[in-house]
Amino acid sequence: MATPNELLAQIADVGVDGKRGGYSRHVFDRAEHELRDWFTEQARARGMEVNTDANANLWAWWGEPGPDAVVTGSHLDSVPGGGALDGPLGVASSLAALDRLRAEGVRPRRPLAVTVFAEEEGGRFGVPCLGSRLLAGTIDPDRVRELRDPTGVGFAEAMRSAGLSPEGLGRDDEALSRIGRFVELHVEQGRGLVDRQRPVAVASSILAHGRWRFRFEGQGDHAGTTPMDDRRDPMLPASHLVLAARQAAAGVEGARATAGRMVPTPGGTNVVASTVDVWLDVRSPFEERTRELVLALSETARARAADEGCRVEITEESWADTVSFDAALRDNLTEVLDGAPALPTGAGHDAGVLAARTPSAMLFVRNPTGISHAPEEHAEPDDCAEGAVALARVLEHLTEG
Ligand code: HGY
Ligand code: MN
Ligand code: MN
Ligand code: MN
Repeated sequence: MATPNELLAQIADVGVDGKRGGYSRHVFDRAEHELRDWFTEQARARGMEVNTDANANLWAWWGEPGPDAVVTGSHLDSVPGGGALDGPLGVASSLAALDRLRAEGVRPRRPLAVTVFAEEEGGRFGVPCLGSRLLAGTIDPDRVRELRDPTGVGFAEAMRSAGLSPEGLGRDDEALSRIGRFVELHVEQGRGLVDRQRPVAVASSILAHGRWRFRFEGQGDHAGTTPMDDRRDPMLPASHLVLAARQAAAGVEGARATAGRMVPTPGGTNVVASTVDVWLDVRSPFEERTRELVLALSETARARAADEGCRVEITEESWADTVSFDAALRDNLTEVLDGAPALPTGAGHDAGVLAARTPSAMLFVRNPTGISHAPEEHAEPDDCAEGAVALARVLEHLTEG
């Protein structure tokens, strides 16, 4: 019977980001491929049948793949310079929970599966939860085929180079029909459990969140020969947007607006940029608040671009409504877990995408730093072990009858 930390230790060297610290494990790259192979080996060593669906998601089955299965799992990709736990803790805890059930002689009365979803972070192709959105039919497969990574490689091409066929991308009713319940365990990305001094929580909801690209276009020019009043510098409205985002979000209860990525072109230090791309990630507890924030920031961006003689093109790259997890399932799991607290999360998850198609739930494991998407993300081994026990109890409960 392996613990989550023993399993995570096996992949601790895979995809280390020497430049930023943490990990960079992007879908279909070498590191993620190594992780897929690791997961496949682990599952097969447990006598589980492993296959990859048409949307590049991995499935490992305990028992015949069948209707009304209880499914758990998470993702193995990361953001650039991400922590070791966001995603992999859920996958490792799923395997550890199955080990525990077997060691206790539990015989599930329903099929049980562990899934690994593709491109949950959107770190390579820009749209998060791509594997689960394709499976659930909440993104157009043709749009996905057009997605390109920063080096210009398309999603379909990247799939092929990973030995997978992009022909069958899209809603997978057969796979969906098999999922009776989906439960995802995840490291908490915040300090709710630290504040409550509890190791494990059940998720109550996910903020409404989306990702927009603001492309500011001006005139490239020489940094030394171009007078300041004779420029159309897109870096100025772009920088203003970054500051405006912080100000706008501060005025809305529970809202977050983040410019985590800003890319000038051509990016020379002695060059006035011709184009600056800013990606904005905006979230709030209510869809309309998030939409209002983005609208206000779009108006600011247009006005500031005009002031500088620049143009701006705004593209919505992803959107996820507020997810209120199935209340009955949530309360049921709270009971199974001796009154574990129910906490909202600002982070998007595959469980949030699947919640639109099947009763889904999440468990969170305490993170003493509260930090995520950075190397300081952490969970104590004892809490990870508690998380795997909690997941085993939940899986046993859900497969009972
Ligand atoms: O960005 C998110 O909320 C998630 O970590 N993909
Ligand atoms: Mn391989
Ligand atoms: Mn994440
Ligand atoms: Mn995650």
